[in-house]
Amino acid sequence: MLTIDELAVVPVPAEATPSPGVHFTLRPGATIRSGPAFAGQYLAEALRPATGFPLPVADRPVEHGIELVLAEIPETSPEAYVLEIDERRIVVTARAEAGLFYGVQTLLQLLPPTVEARTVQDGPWTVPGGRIADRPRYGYRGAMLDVARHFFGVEVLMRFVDRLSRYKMNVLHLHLSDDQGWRIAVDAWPRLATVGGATQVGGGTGGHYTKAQYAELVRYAAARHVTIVPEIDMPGHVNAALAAYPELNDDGVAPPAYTGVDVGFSTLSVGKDVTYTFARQVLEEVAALTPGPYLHIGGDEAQNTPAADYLEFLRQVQPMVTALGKTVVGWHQIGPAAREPGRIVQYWGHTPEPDEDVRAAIAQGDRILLSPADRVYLDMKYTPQTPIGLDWAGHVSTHTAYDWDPATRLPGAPDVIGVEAPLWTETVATEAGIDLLAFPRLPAIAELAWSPQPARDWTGCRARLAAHGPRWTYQGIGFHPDPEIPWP
Ligand code: TNX
Repeated sequence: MLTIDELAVVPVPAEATPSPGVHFTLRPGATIRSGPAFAGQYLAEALRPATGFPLPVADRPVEHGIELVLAEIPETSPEAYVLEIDERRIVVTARAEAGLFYGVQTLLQLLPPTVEARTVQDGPWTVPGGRIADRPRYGYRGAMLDVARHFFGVEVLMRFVDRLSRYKMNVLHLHLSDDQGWRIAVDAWPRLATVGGATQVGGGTGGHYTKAQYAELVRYAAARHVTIVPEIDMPGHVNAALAAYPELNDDGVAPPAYTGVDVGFSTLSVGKDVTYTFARQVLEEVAALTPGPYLHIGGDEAQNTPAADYLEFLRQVQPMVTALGKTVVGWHQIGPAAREPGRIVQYWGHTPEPDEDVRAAIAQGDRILLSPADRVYLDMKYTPQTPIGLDWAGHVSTHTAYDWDPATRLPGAPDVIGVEAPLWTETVATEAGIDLLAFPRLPAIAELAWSPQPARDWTGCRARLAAHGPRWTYQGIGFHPDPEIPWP
């Protein structure tokens, strides 16, 4: 029988202390103690299908079962937790609900993989005894999904949130607008969604989220401690908006819808007042849908916006975000533009040398979010044989995605807030495609962002990932059988 520190928990916990010879076995009469925290119901619902046990949830001490307790622990992070397992009980303790939720994720991974099945399986449901004390390395651990190049319905996004939160990721950035589609309803500019949202790469009908659908997604994610970061990409990547509203174009003429995969050809008309009315009203409505702290304004690849106009556009638009009580996030090309308080610059370079735009951001004291394309772009192929994906930043194996240290990627950047793995969808039209590109790289990147650097190494990580393969199969996730991982 394996001990608690030999078990395949991803991300690997900060500290694990086994109790040799001690085991807990979940029996049919077990109960769950939880206050109103969502984690209690979540745990019960996760365990009932495979165990077939009733597992009632109530706020009283248990004789035999699992307790989720909000209380002071030595760790100060609201995401930290302590998990203690003896013969009689499993106790998760945390200061905040996020910590309880993450303790529950760890516990689920300590149970046999059959716990993921949605039909009753044979036990025993045994967990090795011991104590885990765990906390995140970075507060921002995210993924991005490009819903503009191909549209994905809200149910797909909810399942993606499930996948992220199981690996203790806490941000889903949605790339809501691009040349090929505008995906969020805006009341003041209704044609953005109805006209701008009506197609996608390769043609087809595209789609958009109503405000009600989007709000439902935000709530679903929040319950799982995932913050949605909406991105409205400006002043480039805007053909869908230009097609919907002729007045946003320099010449007042709307271009046709675009269904190809080129970048860098479209721009808002930076000299016109209406452009700023548009930006302000769109940002206002998106901010109103966003309880989280961040609004992403894009800013990448504006090759068709003259440099001076680009800076002028950001000079006017960044303060709009601050005025809405939100923090500006932008791709690292915004580096040279005057900074807003607390601004976050998302680095997506793919060469060892940082480019001058991100150096400008570092010099200004911006906070940095790391998305180096040669490491964490989930749309890069794993190998030349990967059936979908791109390769402009190289091929990104799971090992490549995992084996680097965020603290040293950008020399002289003191304020790295975390790591985000973008999944652009020029070549990805289905949920199966998302899963293939995200697994196993996404869990590996989650470990990179959560676990302390000394606690992680590729040999250990690939063994842990291997043990998750059967779990993904039970969950219906078709993953890339990366040959560097010793799958069972
Ligand atoms: C670059 S990364 C882009 C996207 C593409 C992506 C494809 C970034 C900020 N811009 O427009 O979809 O490459 O990998």
